[in-house]
Amino acid sequence: MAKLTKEDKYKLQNLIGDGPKAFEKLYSAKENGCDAVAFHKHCDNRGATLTLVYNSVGDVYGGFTTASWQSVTNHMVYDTSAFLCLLRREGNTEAIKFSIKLPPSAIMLDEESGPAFGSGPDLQLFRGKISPEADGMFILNSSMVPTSYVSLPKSLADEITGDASVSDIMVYSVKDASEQLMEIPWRPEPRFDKEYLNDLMDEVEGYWPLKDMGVNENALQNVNILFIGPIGAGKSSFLNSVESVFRGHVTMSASAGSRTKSVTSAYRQYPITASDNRQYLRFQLCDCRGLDDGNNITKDIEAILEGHMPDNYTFNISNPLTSTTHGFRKDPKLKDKIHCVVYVLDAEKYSADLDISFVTADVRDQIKDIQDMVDQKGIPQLILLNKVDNACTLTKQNAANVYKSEKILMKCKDAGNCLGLPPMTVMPMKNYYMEPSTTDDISILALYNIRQMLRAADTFLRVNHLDELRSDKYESSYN
Ligand SMILES: Nc1nc2c(ncn2[C@@H]2O[C@H](COP(=O)(O)OP(=O)(O)O)[C@@H](O)[C@H]2O)c(=O)[nH]1
Ligand SMILES: [Mg+2]
Repeated sequence: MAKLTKEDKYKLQNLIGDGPKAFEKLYSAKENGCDAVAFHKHCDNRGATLTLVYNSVGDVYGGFTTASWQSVTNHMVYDTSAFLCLLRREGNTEAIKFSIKLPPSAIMLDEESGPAFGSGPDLQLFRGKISPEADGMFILNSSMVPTSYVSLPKSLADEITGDASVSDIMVYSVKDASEQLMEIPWRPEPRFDKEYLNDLMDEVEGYWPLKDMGVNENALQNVNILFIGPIGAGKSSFLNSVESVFRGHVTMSASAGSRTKSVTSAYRQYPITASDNRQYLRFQLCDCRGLDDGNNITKDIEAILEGHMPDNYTFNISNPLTSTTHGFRKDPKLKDKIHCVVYVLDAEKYSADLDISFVTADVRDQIKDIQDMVDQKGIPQLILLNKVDNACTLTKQNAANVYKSEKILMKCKDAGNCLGLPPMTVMPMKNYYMEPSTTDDISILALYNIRQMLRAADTFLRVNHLDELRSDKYESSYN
């Protein structure tokens, strides 16, 4: 059986384009028989494929199509991505690509034919069945009449130096390599099982600020996590996801939607009730107006960070909150301030290939100003990368695949780069947005991400407020 070398793969990836590819052998004439029936049995309905022929003088040539092979009678199929190629030739390392000229006749489907490209046919390898010669070679009854593929200036037929005698014909399925799951997750945690879910639930429900540092349970009522991001990135949806975990069913407390104007026009601090409905958890999720072009709310965000903005305050773009605004909290306590900032981005918005960013240039500038402010105050910053289901079909099928998806790993790195934060600060997330009821996988993601935020908030408190929170003299936030 003929083998694809590393160099072959590299050349083929370049010819096909659009990132790394995985080649999986579907058919070999030597192993399965040089027979149209055997070819169709192994290759029909498999999506994109690459066919390669190995001839007696060392030429390796063939064709690529994204259309599936099928057992029908004489039917032409449209494909703009199809091409023929001469991959190797004795003493020549450059691959030659013959692009499609007439996409409507890219490949020809026929149950009595092996792989066939173009209406010439430009490259039809064999019809019916061909038995091997004594030396194992197949003498093909090929047809090569350049018609549907470009000849530049020579056609594939002109380039091939050997006769019709070939050692093998291989067909590979071609898949996007980044759509394959990694064997070892790129982050060791979380695990996606019931036990892990229960542990996370206990830890988040049992949390109080700096518990691990021996700080008294009543020293600080709660930490505050502020969510900042462009309109529609899924801030409200994440808050709803977290609330849903503790309610045990999907809820919509924070209004979410895809209207272009921010649905969230008021500043809201959401406390979360424990699953037994008895007490509030010791953190609040703070939802603010979404960022959009031309509406800078950086000043208001500063007021939020410092604890001056009251719950339910309606943003007024032309008049930021000042000390004279009604409701302005003049003497904010530690429990009113922000202890962790989470930038919320939409994974779907980004495309490295099309050079589309997660945010517009204007929103990027606004976030930069906000980041400077947050940096100065030493508040930890994380990124919540929402809608990862739209960025990776395997994660869409099963949220537990998120940490095994190379595509999502790349997105997380890109999201970190976009805001100048390290990749470990990026938390991929799929929200409850169309699920009728809660599922363990999404709940694990929500809780795991919340725990990251609580740990970040604790780090901030440890560095800046530990002595004061430990001190007996500390005026409890409950007063
Ligand atoms: N596919 C998908 N859609 C989501 C996800 N999270 C939110 N959405 C959708 O994104 C849209 C905007 O969400 P929303 O929470 O209102 O964004 P906000 O403006 O940042 O508060 C809504 O239509 C949601 O249903 C997610 O994880 N996956
Ligand atoms: Mg919202």
